[in-house]
Amino acid sequence: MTFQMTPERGRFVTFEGGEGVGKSTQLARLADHLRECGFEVVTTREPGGTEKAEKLRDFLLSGGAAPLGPLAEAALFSAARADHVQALIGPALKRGAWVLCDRFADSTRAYQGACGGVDARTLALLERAAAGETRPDLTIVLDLPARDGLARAATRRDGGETADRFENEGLSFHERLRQAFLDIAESEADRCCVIDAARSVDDVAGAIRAVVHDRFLAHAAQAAQ
Ligand code: Z5A
Repeated sequence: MTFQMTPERGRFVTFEGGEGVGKSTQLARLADHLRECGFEVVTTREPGGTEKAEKLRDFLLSGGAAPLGPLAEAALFSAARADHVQALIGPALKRGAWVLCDRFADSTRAYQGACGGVDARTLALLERAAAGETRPDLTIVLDLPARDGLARAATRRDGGETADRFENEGLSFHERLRQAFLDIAESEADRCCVIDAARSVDDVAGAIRAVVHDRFLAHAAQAAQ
């Protein structure tokens, strides 16, 4: 089925959660589905998404900024976000595309805030400076026990990837992280939707599709009839 939607502004959907919960897998599945529905879809990630932000990603994930502490890391993630929003996300939304982003500002709140101790007010100022009015319309929080996510990430590394700065943190860090994402979802329930990621890839993809249709496409389908 293809949908007619007035492309005043596209839709901005972010995927959040701990390590190995399946964000990249599910983002790709939703992108395929939306393209089949006839939409322009831009897929991207944080940190990264533009040439300059990808350079900051290499520095951050190699642990280069870790000795400077969580506040400096938050500032650098935000600097990458500012370029990403200005050069890629903003223009795509403006022309009516769907933007699917693997992590966004909630990751700064969870990693550098809840787990790194940077206070919420400082993070809110950084978020505002980096993203301005660009906020996700929907955030999918994939939820999985930390131990299971780390095991999945380790399986993927068997394919040759190395662990990054945060994957090397201990289990208790990852458990706090899981709770931090659940807390964000609870405090912004209109924007966030928690999905049980312990199920099969197909089942999780189906649950995400159902949320997206319910929130955005049910109206468009009715209008097109
Ligand atoms: N970070 C931060 O600190 N502050 C910030 O502001 C931002 C980010 C924006 C980015 O790393 C790091 O930056 C991240 C937070 C920090 N911390 N780390 N590490 P990244 O983007 O390289 O990594 P990630 O975001 O943590 O994602 P990931 O580890 O790549 O996992 P994922 O995308 O959630 O999962 P996946 O790659 O789709 O799946 C993992 C494996 O599980 C893979 O082999 C799949 O085939 C498998 N999989 C997926 N789904 C399933 C199901 N349902 N069942 C079984 N197996 C599955």
